[in-house]
Amino acid sequence: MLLNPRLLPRFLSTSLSISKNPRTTKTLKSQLAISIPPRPPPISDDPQIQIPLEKLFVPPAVGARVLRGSNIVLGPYARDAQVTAAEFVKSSTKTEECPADGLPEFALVGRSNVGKSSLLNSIVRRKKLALTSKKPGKTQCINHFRINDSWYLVDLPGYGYAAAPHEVRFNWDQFTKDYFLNRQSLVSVFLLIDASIPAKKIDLEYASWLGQNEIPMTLIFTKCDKRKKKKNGGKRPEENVEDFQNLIRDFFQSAPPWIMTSSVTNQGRDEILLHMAQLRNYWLKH
Ligand SMILES: Nc1nc2c(ncn2[C@@H]2O[C@H](COP(=O)(O)OP(=O)(O)OP(=O)(O)O)[C@@H](O)[C@H]2O)c(=O)[nH]1
Ligand SMILES: [Mg+2]
Repeated sequence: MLLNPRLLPRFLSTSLSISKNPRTTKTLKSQLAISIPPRPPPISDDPQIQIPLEKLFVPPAVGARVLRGSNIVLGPYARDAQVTAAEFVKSSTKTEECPADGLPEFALVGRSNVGKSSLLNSIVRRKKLALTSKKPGKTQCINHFRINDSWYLVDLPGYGYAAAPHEVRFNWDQFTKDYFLNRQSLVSVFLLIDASIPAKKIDLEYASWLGQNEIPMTLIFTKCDKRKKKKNGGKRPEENVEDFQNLIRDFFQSAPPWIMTSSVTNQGRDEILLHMAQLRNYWLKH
């Protein structure tokens, strides 16, 4: 760690400072019956965390406001948040094949069908820039979209698609995890969680994996427009969001940044853009 996590501002320090307390981890593990994966071996001789940690947080401003439907504090770096241009650049299946221009990027990851491609389209205000489908498993590569010629949104394949052949799932898992560990220009991962259904074990495992590997993360709760309790496991999105946070609480010293969204109503779109803008501007400056 390059920084003392206690010195980090609360709203972002969380993504960098997972609890390493073995007791806490063990208790949580037994409570949730989830397997916390061991830290993977280094993929190369380089350190796994390529981005200096001081680039990954934004100091909160005096009198800053908290963005609606989130715990994200708006600070002085939240400029140039509008999207004026968006274009598909390339699909890659290896980290080395990704664009080499060093522009800052944000990766959207989450279970298959959680709404990654739909969220990307909502953010850029285009219906079909990223391909979406009712059928899980639509996105199969690392897809780079350049925004305003100055940063990237990255659409990734979903995890947990049971119908995909084992080798395909294993391969996706390998290349997306390699990308997280080795992509130097990755400012933050946006982990999408479906807020219309109760928490899934695989999402908790993914949050844990990102935390253990000190990969900066924001939780994006999707499908917050789906409000029919009966149809969706008995709880409203707000309740599922709260439950998820309670389940991951012990993984982190304090709550990771989170935000509620819908690609149908565009809830959270402007707020995500502000969040990305301040992360990006701070990252560029330091
Ligand atoms: N009601 C509702 N439906 C959504 C929302 N976001 C996505 N969907 C629907 O969920 C389905 C999957 O959306 P995608 O955006 O393709 O999901 P994905 O995560 O990219 O899926 P993969 O590429 O297969 O991993 C589609 O039928 C979308 O219309 C949302 O915010 N609200
Ligand atoms: Mg997709």
